[in-house]
Amino acid sequence: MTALILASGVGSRMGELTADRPKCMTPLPDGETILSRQLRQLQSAGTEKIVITTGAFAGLLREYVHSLGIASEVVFVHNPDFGTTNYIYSMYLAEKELSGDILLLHGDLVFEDAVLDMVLKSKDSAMAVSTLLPLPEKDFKAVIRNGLITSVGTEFFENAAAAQPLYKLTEADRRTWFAQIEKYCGSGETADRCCYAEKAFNDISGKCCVRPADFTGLLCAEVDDKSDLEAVSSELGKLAGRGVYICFSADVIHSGHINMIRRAASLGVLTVGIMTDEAVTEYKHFPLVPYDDRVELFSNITGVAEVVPQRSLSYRENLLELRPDIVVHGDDWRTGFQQPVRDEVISVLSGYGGKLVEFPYSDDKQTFAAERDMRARLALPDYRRGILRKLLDIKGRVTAIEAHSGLTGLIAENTRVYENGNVRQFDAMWISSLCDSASRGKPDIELVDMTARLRTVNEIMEVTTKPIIFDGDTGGLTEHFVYTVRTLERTGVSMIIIEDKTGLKKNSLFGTETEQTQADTEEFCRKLTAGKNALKTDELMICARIESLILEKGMDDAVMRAEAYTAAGADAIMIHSRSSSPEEVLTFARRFRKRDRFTPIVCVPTTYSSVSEEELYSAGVNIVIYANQLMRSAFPAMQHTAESILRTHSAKECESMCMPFGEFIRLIPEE
Ligand code: SPV
Ligand code: MG
Repeated sequence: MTALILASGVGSRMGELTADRPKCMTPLPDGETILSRQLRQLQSAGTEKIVITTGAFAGLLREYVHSLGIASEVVFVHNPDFGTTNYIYSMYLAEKELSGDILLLHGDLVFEDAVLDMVLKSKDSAMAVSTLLPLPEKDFKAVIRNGLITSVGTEFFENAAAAQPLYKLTEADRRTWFAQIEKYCGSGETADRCCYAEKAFNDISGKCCVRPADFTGLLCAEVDDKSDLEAVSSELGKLAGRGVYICFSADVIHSGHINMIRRAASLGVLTVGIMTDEAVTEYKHFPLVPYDDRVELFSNITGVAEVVPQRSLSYRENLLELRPDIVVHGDDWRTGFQQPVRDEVISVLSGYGGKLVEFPYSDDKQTFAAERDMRARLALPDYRRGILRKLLDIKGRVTAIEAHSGLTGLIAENTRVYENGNVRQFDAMWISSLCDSASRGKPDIELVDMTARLRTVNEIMEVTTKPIIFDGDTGGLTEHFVYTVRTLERTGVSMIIIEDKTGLKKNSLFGTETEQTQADTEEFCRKLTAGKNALKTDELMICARIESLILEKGMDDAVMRAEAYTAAGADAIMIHSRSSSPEEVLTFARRFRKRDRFTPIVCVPTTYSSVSEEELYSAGVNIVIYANQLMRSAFPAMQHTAESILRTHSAKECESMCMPFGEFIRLIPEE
């Protein structure tokens, strides 16, 4: 690529500093001059040809550049009218030396490597701007509309960002702009060799595609007078020792991470925050690579000075502790669910003078393929089966929602809400006997056989990755239960819950309205033990569900059974209740916790729905299952629609209750 450096200006505001040399030769603190620094940066960025326009002290400048021994080809173009024209005329004179894409910059611009990198990396033409810096009163601002720069000048304040004269121009845009420059610099009515070249740009900007390259947080400033020089010198002094922070969940590691690390490390001393397993689980999914392994991996990447844990999506805790000068992130978080996290980062940084640097996010095919590959691996039975246990170990609190089909599985898998910069999603899915039966128009009496139930499990598993808790009803005969357990283990289910009832099982929420018999404690214990003995791994959890409160057998009976069942090998205890108040479940949880600190407690707050998860967790509950709400909400919606069609003899009236058809056909994307 060719670079064009505009260095014909007189630099009169620099006082005695430009009395005997051009402004671009102004010394900087580290022994370089503005120009020698630019030339070094351009060379290491791979610039093949550098065109420098000269004005005052042209001979001195040429000699100086030769003395630097620049490896790239250097060409000088002299502007003899430098005292009476603006740089638009120098550009006009230099045009014959240009070809292909070019980099255009002013000879008094001091910038750090990352800014040059950002401008050069742009696929389209680009100009360096800062979207967060306050707008300067007298200097250049760029007007940005729909991601494109439409005008550049000192007079624009609306939709504008502070701008610096550092451009990448594609060949097409260069030709368009320079053709317009010719109109100003040749003879004729419009001739005006004293205006800014950007005036010509503004005439034709609709024909160009110049994108903003956001250098917020990085050094990129023109040196117009001594106070600018002082400010720039002080910034340069801080560059090498700056503390830089970047955070990754890094569940899948790909070249995008390495690229970001390279760029972040070029800004100073880099600390990488790695999200803990709990934090990744909260906002994404259970991580494929455990935290310790991810730390090991990142510690060994060149440029990483230190790796620290980040315990949530929020950066606050780490920023307040580490106080980095710069936080680096891809610019993709400006919109979407991470926007509040970004806002918080900006506000914490501004509290102590830190800066946010955003690099353009590359949504490349490789990242996409890596994500897809990871999802496929997460769904494998051997991986999925153990996740529930790990979640209980890591978080101790799990929420599950009912799914009875691929579609409801996708709702359980993908539904997210964003709360104060954090993400909330379900951890697991419940394959309810009630809903699995109801979706087939059958009562919840163990009528739907295991083959059909397993088909539901498989359908859901095919399109999801989250752990599955299977409602095993009574578990059937012990002789049959051992087979069920093995099948579920092979399939990748994480937990089966069986209830201590015998005979014709009816849904618990009928309570004593129908005849239901609770199983003998010892007999049920034998079933649990047989199930445990049948397992080949310790990943599938067998949970014993106690019906004592449902069948009005009292709290003591429930607690006594819980102890017997855990002694028989149950991995978890579900306590069920049909009371409208959570009190009996909370009492049970507190009593059981006094005797057993670890065995997970499961509950299903259907009739006592006013209780919050937090109340249940603080009493000692670990798994909260929302067992039927999806189906209970879908059914009346479908019924209303059906009634509306019958009533109006048309589908028009129900359109407003329906998802738009265009959206519906795209609901399930093809792989
Ligand atoms: C189910 O969802 O099938 C259950 C929970 O077993 S309950 O319906 O409350 O019995
Ligand atoms: Mg059930």
